[in-house]
Amino acid sequence: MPEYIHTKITETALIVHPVFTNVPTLERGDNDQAMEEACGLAEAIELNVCHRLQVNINRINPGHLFGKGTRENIHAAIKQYKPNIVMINHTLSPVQQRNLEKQFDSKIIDRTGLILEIFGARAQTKEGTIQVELAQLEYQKSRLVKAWSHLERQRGGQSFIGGPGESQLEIDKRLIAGRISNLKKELIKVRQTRELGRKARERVPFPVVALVGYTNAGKSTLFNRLTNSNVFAQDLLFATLDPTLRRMELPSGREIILSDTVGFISDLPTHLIEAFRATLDQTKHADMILHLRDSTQTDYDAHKQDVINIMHDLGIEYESDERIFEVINKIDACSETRHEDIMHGAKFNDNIIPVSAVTGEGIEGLLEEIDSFLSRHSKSLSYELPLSDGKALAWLYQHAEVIQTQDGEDVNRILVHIDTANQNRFEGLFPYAPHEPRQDS
Ligand SMILES: Nc1nc2c(ncn2[C@@H]2O[C@H](COP(=O)(O)OP(=O)(O)OP(=O)(O)O)[C@@H](O)[C@H]2O)c(=O)[nH]1
Ligand SMILES: [Mg+2]
Repeated sequence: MPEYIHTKITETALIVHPVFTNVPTLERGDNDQAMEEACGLAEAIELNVCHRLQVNINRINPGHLFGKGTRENIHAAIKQYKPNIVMINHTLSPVQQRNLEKQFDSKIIDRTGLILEIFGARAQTKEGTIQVELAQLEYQKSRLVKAWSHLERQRGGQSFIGGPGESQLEIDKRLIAGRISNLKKELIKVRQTRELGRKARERVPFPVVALVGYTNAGKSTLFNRLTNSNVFAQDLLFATLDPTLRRMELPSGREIILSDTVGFISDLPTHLIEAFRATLDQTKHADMILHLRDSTQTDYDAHKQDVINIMHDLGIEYESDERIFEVINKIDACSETRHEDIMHGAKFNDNIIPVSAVTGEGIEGLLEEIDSFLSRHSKSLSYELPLSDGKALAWLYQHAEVIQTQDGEDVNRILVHIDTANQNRFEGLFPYAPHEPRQDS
């Protein structure tokens, strides 16, 4: 278990969640749930929430986000609860952040900054670490903020929040730019190595099934159940950062590679999407995408929209992409009405699969659906292989369904049922093109 789970919590945070009163209630989402999520984000980096404050904003004050009266309320709460840091569950402009810090004489972090901190604490791989640091530096470039020793200590002086005072930060801008350019170069190198690794994996001839979804939806829990693994799964936002791939066998005997990856969140900082594009892009090439949804969330539909938006940014069109299936998770714990709705919906739509990753309910159906989708996307092809190429023949026997073989003088004509992923892999590995392709009815 990562060490941050055991670190003693010593720092406290006041969470301020702004409610924009001129936004129609329907579009606002559930404020209690948004507040819960904000606290979850703070707890994800070991901050102890000492007080939650929901404030209304009628009109955005450009210099401070909040109007004067609201700022006084927040200030009063700061004096009463004496938090080490104030988290504003919204994006602050650098000016707003600076002004609020001045007025409150307190450290302030906005939603983006906090998410970047969490990612910084979670990054494990070389590529992940560089991606996060890049995103943090891009964010920091425009910001002059107070030192925040907590994270600096925890992360061995790497925190982007900690560090020099204002005037020095000005000087450091040049250094930051230099660091960014170095990191970019390093990232290219690391990615080249990974590309090589990916090419090697592509030769592993299994279709890839990718798990995506809002953070905390249960992706890792499901991944562990399906693959008998022990990936870190926890009631913790952004428990997973780096992608994990594992091979598994479906009931039919078909083998696939399942991938678990970083979760999404509303207002995922653009810096992070950019930085993680290469990682997230892997989803784009998956043979099948399972969108895991948390049925216990009140903001269930809003979260789906967030996922749709982020996928769109990645170039995946949710509504028209037939690789996407909705796996509705935690049906052991959702409300009765929600449960009924889901079961009803699933009856009429094969692309909706209710499951519980914890109790195992619905998992069998899910596996069948994966199997059936992958086989639907198979077609019958015939290849002519020289009799001498026993390797190619063996490969087809292992990875496709061999329907018929016909030995000729010096070629072996073989008819197989094969999915697109395997077809591509086969044709990448061996120098044969199919004859008489015919689509399966
Ligand atoms: N009741 C219930 N809880 C579940 C289920 N699946 C997952 N959970 C819980 O939900 C929490 C989050 O699970 P994870 O598997 O870490 O979620 P994740 O989607 O991987 O989250 P990130 O990696 O943070 O994006 C954990 O506390 C799980 O025990 C389920 O089917 N039912
Ligand atoms: Mg996870």
